[in-house]
Amino acid sequence: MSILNPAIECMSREEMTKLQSQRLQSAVKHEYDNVPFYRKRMDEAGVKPEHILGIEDLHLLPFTVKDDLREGFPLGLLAVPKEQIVRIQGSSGTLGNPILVGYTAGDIEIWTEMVARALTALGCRKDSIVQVAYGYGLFTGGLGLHQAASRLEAMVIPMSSGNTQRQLIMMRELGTTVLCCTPSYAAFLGETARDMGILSQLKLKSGCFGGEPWSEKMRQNLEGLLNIDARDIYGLSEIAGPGVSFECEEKNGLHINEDHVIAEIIDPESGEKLPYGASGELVMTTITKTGQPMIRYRTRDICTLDNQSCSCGRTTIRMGRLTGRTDDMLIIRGVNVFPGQIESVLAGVSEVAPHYLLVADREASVDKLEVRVELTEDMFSDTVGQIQSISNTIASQIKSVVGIQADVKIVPPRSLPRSEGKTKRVLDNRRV
Ligand code: DLL
Repeated sequence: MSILNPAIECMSREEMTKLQSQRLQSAVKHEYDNVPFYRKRMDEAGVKPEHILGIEDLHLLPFTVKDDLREGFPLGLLAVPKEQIVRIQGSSGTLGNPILVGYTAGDIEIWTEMVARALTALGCRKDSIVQVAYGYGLFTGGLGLHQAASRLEAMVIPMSSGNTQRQLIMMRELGTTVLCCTPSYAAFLGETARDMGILSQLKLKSGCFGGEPWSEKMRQNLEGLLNIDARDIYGLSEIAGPGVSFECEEKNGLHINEDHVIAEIIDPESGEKLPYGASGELVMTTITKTGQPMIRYRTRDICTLDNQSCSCGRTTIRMGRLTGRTDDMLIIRGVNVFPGQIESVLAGVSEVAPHYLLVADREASVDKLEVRVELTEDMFSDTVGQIQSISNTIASQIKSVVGIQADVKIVPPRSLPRSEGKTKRVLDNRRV
């Protein structure tokens, strides 16, 4: 149980509802008074802060979507003066600009606590040695786990992702006990350790894995390979980063930090709220964040919510593993990739036709993205050298816009599948 404030995680439903209702009321007032975007949206919906008396009134509030953040780039949705923002984090947006999120000092505190609960649940304590192999930077994984492990006064090794062999040497020499990274990177680390013959010298006890979808089968593989207890952690930059929810020892759903966020499941088509147990789109409302709060943010993640009691003693509701998304976002080595971003790169290259297919694969636990692009008819007769140079140009532009290395494969004109309806731009061959 959390050493931070166990009482919060074990409140009765009545107490939690009361707390959430109070916090929602004041959050909505803060947002209406300070964010022109929310004021306009609420006015259009005919709802005023005084109409929101408790969580039963949540459905009256309008949704917020990723495009609202994109349109407000860089920081259009701030609810405090910029001077109060102490940190910027972010993730890729659907097109062009990243999604940026500003945190006040208080928001960082809250986020730290949310992740610290997740680490505490998996046994992280003062004497733990925590290797953070999530990327540091705008991505929330690195700093999110780092600040929480520091809060617990554990020893933190801020390795960031990559440099796999060095990563493993540090893990062995320093006796890392808690590994934090994406599940696919954990598998890659394990396989590389095995190849290096040092697997049995590692002292790992647990792993805090998230940022991308993974399965029970993958959990079993990781637990067997690394001899650890592997736990899931979920989050998204728009809401806080990692720590929105996390698994306890029961590994039966992810407990939501409900004193900071309210979760709903909606029918993605109608927007209607769905009951516990039904699968739909997860919608999140922040109730304690002040810098860049979110009202009914549509995560596009598909899952269920469960309000049954959990034998760990926590009373917070749990979300099931994500089963998909309502958009075509791919997560490649922890980086969110939208087909629209690739399309915008291709649109700037005159030699290619507007037809492409993104193929995601996983080889030796590493995600690969192949971008198949058709050349225009007249270009295709050109020399191999020219075609190679076009594909290099596209790959380097994808690297600079999206932040990932993709294999660009030029294919003959009219060879990619055509469709009369929605063209399928994504083929995800990974078995998570
Ligand atoms: O991925 C935050 C994070 C970092 C969570 C480290 C956990 C660990 P974004 O880059 O904004 O933030 O991407 C958010 O990633 O909407 C999901 O689609 C996906 N995602 C995050 N965690 C999980 C998970 C971080 N445990 C998007 N399982 C989310 C499945 C996940 N998908």
